[in-house]
Amino acid sequence: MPKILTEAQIERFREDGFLAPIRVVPADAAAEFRDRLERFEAKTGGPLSGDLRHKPHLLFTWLAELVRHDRILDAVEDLYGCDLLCWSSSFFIKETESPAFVSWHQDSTYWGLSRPDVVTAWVAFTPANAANGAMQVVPGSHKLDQIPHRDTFAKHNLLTRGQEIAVEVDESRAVRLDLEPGEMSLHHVRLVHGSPPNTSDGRRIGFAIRYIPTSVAQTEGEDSATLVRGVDRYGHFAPEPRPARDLEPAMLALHREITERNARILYRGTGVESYNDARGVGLR
Ligand SMILES: O=C(O)CCC(=O)C(=O)O
Repeated sequence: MPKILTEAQIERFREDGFLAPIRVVPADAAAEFRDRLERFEAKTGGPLSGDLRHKPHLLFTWLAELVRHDRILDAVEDLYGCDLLCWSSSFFIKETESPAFVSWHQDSTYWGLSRPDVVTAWVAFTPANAANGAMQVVPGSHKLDQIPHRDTFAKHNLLTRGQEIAVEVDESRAVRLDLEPGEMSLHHVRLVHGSPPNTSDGRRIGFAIRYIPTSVAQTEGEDSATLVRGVDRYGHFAPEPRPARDLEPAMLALHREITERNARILYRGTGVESYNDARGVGLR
């Protein structure tokens, strides 16, 4: 028996490669997440940048809690079973009236994972809509195999390598995933998706959490992940601890090690060595 999704939703995910919207927390809890993020940004003098956008659930207790949220994990369990790792997390932030965009891509392109059994829970901290550049997806495209991509390193592309699909994408088939604060979308790692710039007078903030069943492995080197539900009988990933306090020195040191190792996987073949060196602002 599924935990929170209906059989029809599970079938739709299998057919379309995404589900949205699904409520995770009430709007006031999402406003509290946004406030916590923006208080940190105010203290550090600007938008979250560089490797702080990568796996921040290892640095902030409230994000460690969010990646373990029962509503998210119940939905992911309905799709991928009860032994689950949070492989990664990252912020996708589009500033007010900013040209930042996400090119059409498949997440699976550079992640080095052994099977395309990976799902992203994209949790909205602000509304996501037509004006502020909500994510768009091509239904059913996750059934395609890996599509060739080219790296553009385009200035305003939020993706690490500015990677984009190297063949024509039929945009007329795309569906926009509008979300209210506290709602999430779920998308499959092979789903073709992207998003246009934010033309609105407010920020668009999303927190993308990547989940895998424990049986999936990393094929491109050493990697680590956070066990968020069940038991890891495979041990493909080094286990990551949970932060007891925000930004504790031991976790900051571990986070630096992990981000450097992950950057070597993601930027392989490009000469870029870290998120901070890269022109891109995140890790996808
Ligand atoms: O936030 C966006 O607009 C795109 C997000 C994305 O590409 C992802 O979560 O895989």
